[in-house]
Amino acid sequence: MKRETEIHQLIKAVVDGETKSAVELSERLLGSGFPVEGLIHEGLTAALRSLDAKCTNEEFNLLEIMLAGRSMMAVMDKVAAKYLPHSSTAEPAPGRTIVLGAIKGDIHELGKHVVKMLMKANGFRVIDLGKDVDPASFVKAAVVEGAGYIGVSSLITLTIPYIREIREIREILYKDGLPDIKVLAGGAAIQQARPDDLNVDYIAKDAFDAIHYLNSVGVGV
Ligand code: B12
Repeated sequence: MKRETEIHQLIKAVVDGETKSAVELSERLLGSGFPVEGLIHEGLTAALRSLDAKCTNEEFNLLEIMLAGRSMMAVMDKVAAKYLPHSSTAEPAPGRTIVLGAIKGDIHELGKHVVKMLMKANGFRVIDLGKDVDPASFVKAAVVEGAGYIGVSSLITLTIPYIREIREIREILYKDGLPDIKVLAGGAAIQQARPDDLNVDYIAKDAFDAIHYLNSVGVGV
């Protein structure tokens, strides 16, 4: 069967919340050499984003989106995980810790879950603060955990001001001689922004781009 058809079937299975067939199709694709990056972008992410129109302030089909999200998570955990790199680092070096969370006002977690899996696969210790996280909590957790990075997810445009606050809070703490903590942002709401607009060090277009960024600043694998 042609790859395009298989991807199309996978998208449909995820959108329909057909977890069993989404898992089987993904096994088949990855087993035949299709890259895991392609599966995540062209299959899973595309499936969820196709529900865009069903998730607005006016129209909100919660059940359908939740079922699709559950199928996507199942594919990530049961299939994609086996094809991600296996970190050889039992105990990540200091600085190779990232504090991750969805910013205050945002409850979207699927993309953050993908980021978390990829970071772990690349030898990072990930402290996941969950969703709807206050800007100060990111900074406090990073300091307590000795993290080199804060990763903030934002899919809701209204949450952008809270992202800016992270560095402002960090800069207040900085004055006490605390170490540098880079802020990395990702998510649909901020793709048109520039790092300066958000007061962050980098805006990742997806989870793989985040790993490339970390490699470029010298802490990836
Ligand atoms: C699924 C979904 C939901 C689910 C979330 C389930 C869950 N457990 O996460 C549910 C149903 C709960 C939901 C709720 C709402 N949603 Co919604 N949702 C979506 C939808 C359809 C898909 C998002 C998704 O999961 N994509 C798949 C993942 C894999 O992709 P991703 O998130 O982009 O993540 C990738 C990258 O962006 C990046 N990334 C993401 N985070 C991070 C973080 C870091 C550090 C890094 C490096 C990278 C990174 O890496 C990921 C993997 O490559 C989007 C549509 C869209 N176009 O995105 C709307 C969307 C985000 N939702 C929207 C809205 C309006 C809502 C609601 C307000 C609706 C309502 N009427 O109540 C609520 C409440 C939101 C709130 N307060 O947070 C709007 C936001 C509009 C805006 N710009 O402000 C969107 C854009 C839909 C639309 N067209 O209007 N939603």
